[in-house]
Amino acid sequence: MIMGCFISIEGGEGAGKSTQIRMLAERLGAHGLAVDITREPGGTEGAEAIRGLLLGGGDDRWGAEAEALLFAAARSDHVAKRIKPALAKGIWVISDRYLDSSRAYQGASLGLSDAAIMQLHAIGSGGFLPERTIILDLPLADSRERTKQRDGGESDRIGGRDDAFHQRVRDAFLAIAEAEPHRVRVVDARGTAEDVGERLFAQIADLLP
Ligand code: Z5A
Repeated sequence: MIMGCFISIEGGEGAGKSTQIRMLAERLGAHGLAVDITREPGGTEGAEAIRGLLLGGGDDRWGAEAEALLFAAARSDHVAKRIKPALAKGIWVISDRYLDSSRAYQGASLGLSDAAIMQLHAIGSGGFLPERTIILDLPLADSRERTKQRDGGESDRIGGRDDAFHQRVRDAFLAIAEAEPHRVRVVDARGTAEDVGERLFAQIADLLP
């Protein structure tokens, strides 16, 4: 049986993940591949309900441990009910964020160890990893500018954290890529969406059938 391929797209807020995912899905579709676009937290009814709990309310709504557990619970449902069934049907799955967001946001940036995040992932999702992860890397000032233009300065509970937090997130993503070069590739997210799209596609082209 031919399995689909699982790709995650990561990066800071406003790095262009949603834009690039739409463009990548179109390009894969033109290659005759069936594609399912999904997101985290979310992607299933239960995980979308957890998304509301995670992204709404004040910054002190959850402690670091509770936040990490909620992301792992949402991911568990997402993997079991959406990602794995789609892959089994030969569908390519592109997820807007996945495990590496938990490693960067709840791990490196909120102070939980990477081992603890990976342990939650082992319990929740059997340690299931994407075939390829793309990190869209953008300097903080550029991502602030993009989100300001889009949202007029409104942020969700996690996006609203200070610049030092978001710089730790960026550094953590880059460290993950350095440690896992086979799975994780960094793509410079500066420049036009078309230029970024070309750079991104070059990093997944080897996966095409
Ligand atoms: N989170 C976590 O803490 N732990 C976890 O395990 C997971 C998530 C899974 C989810 O937020 C939050 O949950 C997130 C991390 C946390 N919070 N933060 N920070 P979300 O899903 O609501 O949003 P997001 O993931 O942060 O992404 P975003 O803000 O929606 O942005 P984006 O998808 O990366 O970018 P975009 O919407 O494609 O582009 C942003 C704007 O820039 C838009 O107006 C575009 O038209 C424009 N754009 C895009 N590309 C370009 C280029 N190349 N040039 C110029 N302008 C561009």
